[in-house]
This record gives sequence, C-alpha cells and structure tokens, in this order.
Amino acid sequence: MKTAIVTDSTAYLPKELREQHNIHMIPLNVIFGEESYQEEVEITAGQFYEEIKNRPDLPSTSQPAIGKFVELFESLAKDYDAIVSIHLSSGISGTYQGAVAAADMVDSAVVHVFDTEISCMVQGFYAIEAAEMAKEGKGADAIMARLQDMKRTMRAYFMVDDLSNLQRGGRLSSAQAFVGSLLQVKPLLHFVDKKIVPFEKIRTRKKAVKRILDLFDDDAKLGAPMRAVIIHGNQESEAEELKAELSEKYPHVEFYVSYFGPVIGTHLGEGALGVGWYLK
Ligand code: MYR
Repeated sequence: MKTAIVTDSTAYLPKELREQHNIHMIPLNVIFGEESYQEEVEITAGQFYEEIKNRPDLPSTSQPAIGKFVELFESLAKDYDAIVSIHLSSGISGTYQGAVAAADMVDSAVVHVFDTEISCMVQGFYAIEAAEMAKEGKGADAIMARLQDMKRTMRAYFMVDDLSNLQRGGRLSSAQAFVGSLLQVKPLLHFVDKKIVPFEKIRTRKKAVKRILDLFDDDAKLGAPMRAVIIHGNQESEAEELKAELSEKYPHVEFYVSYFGPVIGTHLGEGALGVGWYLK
C-alpha cells in the first residue's frame, strides 16, 4: 500500500524537511494589490516581512484553486494507491473544503482529507507523523485514525503584537466589545472548535510568554516523549533562544523552530509568537 502525504504551505515545513519525509505541498497565495504570489514557492517569509515594511496596507490571502488540488491529486494517483491531504483549520480558511471538493472529482485514487483544526508547524506535526507512517507502509485508514488521535494532546497558544490585523481579516471569533478591550493588551489566543478565540487577557509580552511556558510545563513535566515547536513572525533569534533554554530544561522533548509565513503573517502581523506541542 503506497500512501502519498500532502499538506498546504501554511504548515511551513522547510523544503528539506518536506523532501526528507516525502511530503507534497500545495501553496496558498498572498496578494499585494494586483499581484498574487504562491507562498513558499514565489515569496519567502523573509521577502514578505521585508515587503510589508514598505507598504501602508497589509496584503490579502487566498486558498489554492480547486483545479490545483485536482492537478496534484491526479499526478500523485499515478504513483500512489491513496492520498492523505492535511490542511489548516476549516474555521479560518476554505482550503480544507477546496481539498474535499477536489477529492470528489478525482477517480484515480482515494483521497482522504484531514482538518487539523489549527495551522502552521503544528499542522506540520500531523504531516510528519502521517509521512512516518506512510513510510512504514501503513494504509490511509490507519494514518487518518492516528491523526485524529493526535488531536487529544495537541496544544498551541500564540500572541500577536497588534490584534487589529486578525480582527480586520475576520479571523478572530469573539464578541466585538471583548475584542475592543483586548486591543491594548497582549491576549493569549488559541483554537476552539476550529476558530481563533482569546484564551486569557495578559498585559505584557513578557508575561504572555511566561504564561505559555507555564501551560507547556503542565504537560512537559510529566516526562513523556513530546514534540514541540516555537513559531515566530520574523523574530528568529528570540525563538532560537527560547528553544535553547527549553531544550536544556526538557531533554525528553524534541524541539523545532518554525515561522509564521506570508499567508499567516498577513493575518497576525510581524512579531507574533506561538508555541505548540503534543505527546508522541
Ligand atoms: C486563506 O485566505 O484562506 C487563509 C486564511 C488564513 C487565516 C490565518 C489566521 C491566523 C492563524 C494563526 C495560526 C496559529 C497557529 C499556531
């Protein structure tokens, strides 16, 4: 049984990691005025953060066209018996629904579409586990069951420097009055039922980071093998420092550093920081 693993660009798995695990990637788009760029293919995170410095307005984003999904699934169907396609939360993007619609149009392979209910490298963890299982020859049903099971322990908390981007893009699910009261602080955010909601109101970035690390410690102190990622919006050195500190404190945890790329960066703005983890 040969199963192909697909994820979208918002998993922000670096090319080497995708190649190492044989993960296929379909890009979302970031749109500056009339120009649309496929992220991770035509525009890197570094170029994106450079570009937004010179522009008064943030760009917009769009999901991959259904035709692109069909093209990819049909080409993979030549070499694989089944496809598992893993995507960012259906509560913040139409990408998952696009993949489901394309899966219905492809007869040459069975396509299973998975809604991670999250995004970024946390989504990437699902893709990596799926790829590890596919390499061992496990079938799509077993992979889908494991992905579903991973949701039990998957956690992610993040914060942004300026909440107005998320609010403007319509990706913050909360009562308007509550959002207004959050604009001056650094609320911790997380996903509930596929949508982004405030977790706690916190006054400063330093306290928000500390609170995330306390939440992480609640799970990590149990000593079970875990994977964790620190995700940054153009703050690589802060993320690397945090990784070094945490790796020393929690030797049983496999740490990664990743980034909020162009599409997610459009909605979070520069300076966002998040930590995600799960029990292996
Ligand atoms: C689209 O245009 O379909 C893409 C919309 C993406 C919305 C992104 C909202 C922010 C997600 C933050 C994820 C943090 C994960 C740790």
